[in-house]
Amino acid sequence: MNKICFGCGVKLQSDDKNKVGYVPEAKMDSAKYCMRCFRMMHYGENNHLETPKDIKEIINKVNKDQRFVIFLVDFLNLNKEVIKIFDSITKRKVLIVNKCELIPKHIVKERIIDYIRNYYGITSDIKLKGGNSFHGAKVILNYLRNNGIREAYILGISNSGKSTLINDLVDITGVKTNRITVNSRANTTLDFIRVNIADDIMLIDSPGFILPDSLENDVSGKKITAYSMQIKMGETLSLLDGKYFVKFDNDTAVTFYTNASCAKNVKKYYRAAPDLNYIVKLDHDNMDLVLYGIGFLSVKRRCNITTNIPSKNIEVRKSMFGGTNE
Ligand SMILES: Nc1nc2c(ncn2[C@@H]2O[C@H](COP(=O)(O)OP(=O)(O)OP(=O)(O)O)[C@@H](O)[C@H]2O)c(=O)[nH]1
Ligand SMILES: [Mg+2]
Repeated sequence: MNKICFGCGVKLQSDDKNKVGYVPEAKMDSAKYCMRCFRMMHYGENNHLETPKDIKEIINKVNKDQRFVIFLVDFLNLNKEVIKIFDSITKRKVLIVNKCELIPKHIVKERIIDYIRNYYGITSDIKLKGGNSFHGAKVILNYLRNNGIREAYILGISNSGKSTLINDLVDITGVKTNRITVNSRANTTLDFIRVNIADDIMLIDSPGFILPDSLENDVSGKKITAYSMQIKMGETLSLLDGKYFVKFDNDTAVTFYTNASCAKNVKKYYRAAPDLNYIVKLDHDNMDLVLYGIGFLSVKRRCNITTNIPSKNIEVRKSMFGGTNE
């Protein structure tokens, strides 16, 4: 029998408890969800799997299709590597930057859209979403209807809120269907899931991407935060409970935009930090130090940074929320 779990998209099976899609034999006939989804939904379990579906495999499938693509990234994960994936999609598409409720209130959203468009060279439409999920989803629904989009894939970074968006759209239209599993950890959706979100619109949810150069592949995304600190010349910040260190050679204000699992124990470190072998030059005021998979540090004053984070996991860019965007 070929039954698919509505929560994560995998084939249901009763043969192996330790494999995805497991449902006890006795429950197979009535089951809509696999045991993993059932436990995530009803007991709040967080079951992180280390084996995401291959990014290329998903992109190839989508590029062979004629459907529109909605690409989601949370603003913490907006970086060149993600935009490379977005660029590799050859179909009509829209970039949705999600979880934008943390963008400081005084910042004009259109400026951020212009910034993303210009900095990352994006020619497709860009939408910012976040905060009030109902309002955000309504904007996306209107976008689909106004552009005559009746079928679309939802692709994007794991934990960016793809499945949540589909559930929110279903709530708005009031169509009767099962809910997709959402979870605060990465790799919740495991295969494609088709959902009729309205009589006239069908969306296909998909497994999220984890960047190969991600410093953290088990992010927890329910809460995102912004920590602001004043740094004195020569001070070192310890991130992720002492896993990473960042040392500044100038006085500066720093705001760390990150998510709950990465926000653990951000503090100044007064002992001798381990070898900080990488130097990053922030040669202008108002620059972002983007740490792949973690978020970014918005740094007010120009400075040199020494760190134990390899250069391949870092991107330096003009500040998204500072300087002229403020
Ligand atoms: N702060 C914030 N959290 C959100 C928003 N949208 C979704 N989330 C949370 O983000 C987490 C991940 O949501 P999912 O919908 O499971 O993300 P996904 O993109 O489907 O993830 P995968 O299936 O792993 O690829 C959940 O804890 C959601 O509650 C938002 O706009 N703001
Ligand atoms: Mg999902």
